[in-house]
Amino acid sequence: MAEKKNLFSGIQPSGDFTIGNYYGAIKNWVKIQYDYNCYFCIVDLHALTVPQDAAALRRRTMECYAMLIASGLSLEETTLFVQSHVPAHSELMWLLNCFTYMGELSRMTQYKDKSVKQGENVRAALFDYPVLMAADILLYQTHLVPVGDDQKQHIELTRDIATRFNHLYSPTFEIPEGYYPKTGARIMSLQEPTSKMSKSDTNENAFISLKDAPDTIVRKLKRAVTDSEAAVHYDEKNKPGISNLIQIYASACDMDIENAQREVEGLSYADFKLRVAEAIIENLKPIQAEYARLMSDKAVLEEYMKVGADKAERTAVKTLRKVQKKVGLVPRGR
Ligand code: ATP
Ligand code: LTN
Repeated sequence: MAEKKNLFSGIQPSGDFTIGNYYGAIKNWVKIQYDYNCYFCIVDLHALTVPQDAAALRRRTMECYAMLIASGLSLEETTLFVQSHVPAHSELMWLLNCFTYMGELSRMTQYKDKSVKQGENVRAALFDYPVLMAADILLYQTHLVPVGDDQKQHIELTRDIATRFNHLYSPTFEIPEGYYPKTGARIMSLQEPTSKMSKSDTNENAFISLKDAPDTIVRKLKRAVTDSEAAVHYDEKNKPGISNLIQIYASACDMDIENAQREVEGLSYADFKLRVAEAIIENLKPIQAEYARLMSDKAVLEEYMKVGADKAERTAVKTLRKVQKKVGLVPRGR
């Protein structure tokens, strides 16, 4: 049997996971976990590129880790770990910084978008964010990186850095490819349906968290922005709110948009919203039960994290040592 390809993806503990993260990424990870040699990483160091409350970041890192397991990622099949637990990520990042150009980083659109929101004091780490991401990916000789379209530019940069290094020295890194699942839904904000649902949104009504109780989900859907036409049909341009709810319904029921629309057309907006809420609640019920079970024993969760970090580190260190040697660092004696 051919060896499985390596796959890496990361997710920031910058807020509670939303149904956008779930339908757009996590659900797909669960599906593909048996087909590849998968590494899934809670990227806590990336979350620090914008201000974070220390206690909240600590709590959310534990919660996000538990939520990935509760969503169906297997600890046996995948390597599930926290970025800061494997120091090789920061170490390789420094070395890659020595092979990355300012011009390349200043072209990144995510940096331009995120830095505007930070006002006067933009952290240097926000500018350097893509180099840490490149280190994440390259440490594991990754073939495939499942991410949303918004990360395409970062994947291209990773490929450029890896190719440059391989040419300057000798083949060291696998050149990774972005993996953009066609079925991956893009879920929009419930309050501003023309922008993406985001876990770090300051308006709690804009997203549905995987932790939300059924009555909260119903309430948030009731408040979801729609239009005055009172007809449930898919039209992204003129009816972004309703189209987003149809998309959510389709994702929750594992249907395509056409079939989802057929099921709900003719309903009043109020009934339609209730139907969407019920479908989400049904999806989240088993996940929330498993999440509660996992969170009831932090010591076990910490043990899982340690096993994941040890497993990741064994691979990561091999790549890091090669790079250190090639660039001319003297090995530390044993
Ligand atoms: P933040 O608010 O901190 O920017 P985010 O909610 O946008 O976070 P990320 O951590 O940037 O999420 O992304 C994690 C994964 O979830 C990525 O693969 C991304 O493509 C996916 N994702 C995030 N938001 C959505 C969404 N609204 N719809 C579909 N997929 C999403
Ligand atoms: N930048 C990504 C998160 C991320 C990532 C990674 C994704 C950090 N490191 C490595 C894939 C591979 C995001 O914001 N979605």
